[in-house]
Amino acid sequence: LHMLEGLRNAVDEGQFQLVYQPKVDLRTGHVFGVEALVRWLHPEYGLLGPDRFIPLAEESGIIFALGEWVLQTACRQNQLWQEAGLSPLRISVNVSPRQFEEQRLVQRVAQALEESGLAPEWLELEVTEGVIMRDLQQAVAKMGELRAMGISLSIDDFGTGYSSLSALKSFPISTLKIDKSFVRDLGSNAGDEAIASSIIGLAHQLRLRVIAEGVETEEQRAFLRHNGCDEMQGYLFSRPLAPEQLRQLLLRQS
Ligand code: G
Ligand code: G
Ligand code: MN
Ligand code: NA
Repeated sequence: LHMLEGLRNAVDEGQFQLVYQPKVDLRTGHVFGVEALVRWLHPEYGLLGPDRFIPLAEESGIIFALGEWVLQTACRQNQLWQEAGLSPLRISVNVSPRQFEEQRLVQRVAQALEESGLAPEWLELEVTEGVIMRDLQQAVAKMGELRAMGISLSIDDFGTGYSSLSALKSFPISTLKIDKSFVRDLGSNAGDEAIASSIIGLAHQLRLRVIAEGVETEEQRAFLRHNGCDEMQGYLFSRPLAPEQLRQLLLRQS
């Protein structure tokens, strides 16, 4: 209950922060995008990760205000980087189940783009399979509306949910994201290697790009690259960074 009260005020009190984790092209090593990840700087408990409060935000409906703040902040930050002269990046924002199902999602996205001045091609939403499969027809229609606005969509945590392969081909998405649980033991677990390489093959057959998350070791990177994975994200390249740290990293690359 205490957490819930704190959460209710946290948006207004400015207690949320976004950190940004680079996404890297596996062939060139070039940073082409970032994933925005929310943190709560709690007045008593310190810095909390999303696992500590997103479920509560979902249950309580606070996710709508929080999600709107995340969208606005991510779009504005991306536009600021562009205005500061960095090469344009695509920013990915996580959308949780209730957020995705909300009637006003499309409107909220349009508004965040308009208010920030960010061109839609530089925004991506990450949704999980479970969200989509709850009401397939409606989800496909909503994804179509978002696509029509010019933003990109990706399926997060792919392989842990239960999207049918036949449904997958009707999603207007551009990328599949291999869940980090399959990445962890690449190089030592033949089962995970089979799953990862199958997802890569599936994505390419469907003309999608594929990214691996949670890449921590050189061995994992080598496996992914050898098996044709397009992109990676993980501590091996970089942890999630504050805006200024990310700007410094990008300046070093250009
Ligand atoms: O940042 P971390 O790696 O701890 O994120 C854990 C989980 O929280 C991930 O599954 C991620 O999708 C989710 N998450 C992170 N930021 C956001 C956000 O801004 N909105 C929503 N809905 N989920 C987020
Ligand atoms: O939205 P999603 O579940 O994909 O969020 C990514 C999560 O993975 C975030 O909590 C992020 O902090 C975490 N993460 C990012 N890179 C790594 C990594 O290399 N290893 C591990 N274990 N977690 C990572
Ligand atoms: Mn994600
Ligand atoms: Na994920």
